[in-house]
Amino acid sequence: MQLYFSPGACSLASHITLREAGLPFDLKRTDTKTKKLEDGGDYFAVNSKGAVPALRLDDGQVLTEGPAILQYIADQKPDSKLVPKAGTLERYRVLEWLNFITSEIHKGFSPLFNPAADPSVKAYTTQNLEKKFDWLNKQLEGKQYLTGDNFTIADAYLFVVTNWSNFVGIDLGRWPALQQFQARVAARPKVQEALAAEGLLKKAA
Ligand SMILES: N[C@@H](CCC(=O)N[C@@H](CS)C(=O)NCC(=O)O)C(=O)O
Repeated sequence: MQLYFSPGACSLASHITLREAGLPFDLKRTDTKTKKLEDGGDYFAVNSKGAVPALRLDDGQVLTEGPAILQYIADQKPDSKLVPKAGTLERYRVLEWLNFITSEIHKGFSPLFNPAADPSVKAYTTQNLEKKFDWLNKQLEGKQYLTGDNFTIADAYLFVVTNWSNFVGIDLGRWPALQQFQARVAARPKVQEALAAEGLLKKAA
């Protein structure tokens, strides 16, 4: 499999999941602004939507949309318990989280990364995210991960998108359970491997 990614983007959740599942894969770095691949190739030819992640399967087909890719990867390795079995209520709980993260948090950040967004839009966007973080913090109190003690694809996704707070001036210190969750996920060896592979770990002085 080949994962088309951009460092630190939402594709990092798929990258983490591939490593947590222990599956073989290659990384294909993509510039989401120019839509060019590292070898100069046209990323639109891979994903006509132009967004990462995209996953090229071993038979050559390309799967897009993060939540679909996350489930596909996790389902290749059921023993990894990265997603509960299809048809169980536990699976729908993870889907419930994926949908919340993708629509309320992931896309909730978008105006903050848009240089054309008016300051009033950015202020509204920040307030809206802060309300979601208040709620998320309550959900995470007393828990290791979103659905309990077991790390799932929803945790990989939440980790990646809430990590963007560091780049838009939102201090997660206001939400201790969320901040502890971030630290817990960041400490996972496979997460560290993924961060290092994307060049996201600060080098020791
Ligand atoms: N609906 C897509 C959205 C993916 C997305 O927003 N990707 C961002 C990076 S986090 C991107 O590639 N943005 C550049 C663009 O859409 O042109 C998914 O869930 O996979």
